Amino acid sequence: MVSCDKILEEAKKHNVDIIGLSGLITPSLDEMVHVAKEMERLKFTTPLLIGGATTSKVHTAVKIAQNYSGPVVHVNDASKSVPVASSLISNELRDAFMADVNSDYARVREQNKNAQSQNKFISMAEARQNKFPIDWDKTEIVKPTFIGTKIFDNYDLKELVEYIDWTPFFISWEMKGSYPKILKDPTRGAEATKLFNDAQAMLTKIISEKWLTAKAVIGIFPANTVNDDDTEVYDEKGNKLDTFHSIRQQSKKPAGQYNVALSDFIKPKDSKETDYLGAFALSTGFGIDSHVARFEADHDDYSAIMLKSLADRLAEAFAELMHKKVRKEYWGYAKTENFLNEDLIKEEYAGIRPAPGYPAQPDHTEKNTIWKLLDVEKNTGIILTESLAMVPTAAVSGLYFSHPQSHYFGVGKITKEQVEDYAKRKNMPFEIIERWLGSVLAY
Ligand code: B12
Repeated sequence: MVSCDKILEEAKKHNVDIIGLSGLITPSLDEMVHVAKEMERLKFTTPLLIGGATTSKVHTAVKIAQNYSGPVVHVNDASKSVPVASSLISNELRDAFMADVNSDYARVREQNKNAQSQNKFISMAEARQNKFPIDWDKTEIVKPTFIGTKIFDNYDLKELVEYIDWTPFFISWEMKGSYPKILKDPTRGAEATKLFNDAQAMLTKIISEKWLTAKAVIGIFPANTVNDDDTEVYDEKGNKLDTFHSIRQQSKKPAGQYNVALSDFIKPKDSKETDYLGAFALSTGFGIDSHVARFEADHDDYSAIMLKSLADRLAEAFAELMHKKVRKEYWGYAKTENFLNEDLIKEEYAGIRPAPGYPAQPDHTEKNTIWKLLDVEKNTGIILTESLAMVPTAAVSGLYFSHPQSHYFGVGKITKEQVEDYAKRKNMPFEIIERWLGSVLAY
C-alpha cells in the first residue's frame, strides 16, 4: 500500500543496499511490475527482493525480472532472505549467485511457456454448457428472516474467542503444524506453547481493556442468475440493486466434472422464482493503530506483531461466527445445524462465504459492488484503498451462498475470450480488468 515513488525516494535517501517488496493480494503483483519498470527507467542497480503470500517464482521470473536489469530474486520465506541478502551484498558471491538465479528463471519462463501451450481450454459457450448442474425443481428456497442490511457496531469480542482457528496463527509465526498438536511437538512444542500462552495473555487484555472494536455489516437480498454468469440482486419490491459477476472455470474437464462459476449456485431468473444471496464486510482492527504504535515506540516488535496476528485471527473468527448466525438465524436455512467448532473449521456445513480475491472469485473489483450494496464505508468505517485492500487490515468481506451443493473451488486459468466477455459484462475497460485478473490469465 506504499506508493512506488515513496519506496524509491526512501531507498535513495537512505542509500539502501536492497529493496524488498511484499505482496499479500493480487493488486500488489502488478504494482511490483510497475516498481521494477520505474527502477529500470531511473537507472537503479539496487537488488530487488520479492516476497509475500500472493507472489511466486513464476510471476517473478515471467513478469518482474524481465523489466529490470538489476538483480531480482523471489524469496518465499523471510528466513531465507538472510543468505540471499548476504550473497547480494557480497562482491565475491553476487555474480555467481545471480547467474544461478537468472538461469533458474530462464528455465522457469521456458517451462511456463510449455505448460501454457499444453493447457487445454474450452470456449465460454462450451464451459457454460457444462456448468454445475443443480436440480432447481428439487431445491427448497428458504426465505430469509430479513431483507436488506444489518449493522453490528461494537460486537462483543468475548464471543469471538471460541471461533478462533489457531492453526493459521502458528503459520503466521512461521510454525507450520496443526493446533493443538503443535503444542506437544517434540522439537517446537516448548516454543509453540510459550507463543500460545503469550497470545492468550494478550487476548485477555485486548478484551478487558477494549483495545479493539469489531464492526460488521451483513446483507441478504432477493437474487437470480442471468445469462449463466451474472447474479442480479434486488430490493424487496424486485427493483434491481446491483449485479455480481462471476468467472467460470475454463479448462477442459474429464467426463462428470463441471466448469463451475459461483453464479451456478443461484437459481436462474427464467425459473421465475426468486432465490437469495447474502454479502458481508467486517473488521476487528478498529483501534489497533495506537497500540501497535505504542509497542513500536518501545521497540517491542514481538508485541506489535502478536497484536496484529491476533486481530487477524479475530477477523476470521468474526467471519466464521457471523456466517453461522446467518445460516442458523438471520437467513435461517440451516436452523437445526449443530456442529462443534472443529467441524466449522473443516467447513462441513451447508453453504459457503467466498471472498473476492479467493480462488473461486479472483477479481478483487467485486468488492466495489459489496461496498455499494451494503454501504460498507458508512455502516462500518472499513475503507477500500485504490488497490482494493481493506483498512483496517484485519478485515474480511465476501458473499453468502446457501445452496447445499454450493462449494469452494478455484477458477484456475482463463482465456482472453473470457476476459473480454467479463470486461463487457462489467462495463469496464478490457485493459483494466485484465490487470486485475493478472494472476489467472492463461495467455
Ligand atoms: C492470514 C491471512 C489473512 C488475514 C490477515 C491479512 C493481513 N492483514 O495480513 C485476514 C483474515 C485479515 C485476511 C484477509 C484477506 N485476505 Co487473506 N490470507 C491470509 C493467509 C491465510 C495467510 C497470510 C499470512 O499472513 N501468512 C503468514 C505470513 C508470515 O506469510 P506471508 O505473508 O506469505 O509472508 C512470508 C513470505 O511470503 C515472505 N515474505 C513476505 N513478504 C516478503 C517480502 C520480502 C522482501 C521477502 C524477502 C519475503 C517476504 O516472508 C514471510 C515469512 O516467511 C493467506 C493464505 C496463505 N496461506 O498465504 C490469505 C491470502 C493472502 N488472503 C487472500 C485474500 C484474497 C484476502 C482478502 C482480500 C479476502 C477478502 N475479500 O476479504 C482479505 C484482504 C484483507 C485486506 N485488508 O485487504 C488471498 C490472496 C489471493 C490473491 N491473489 O489476491 C490469500 C493468498 C488466500 C488465497 N489462497 O486466496 N487474510
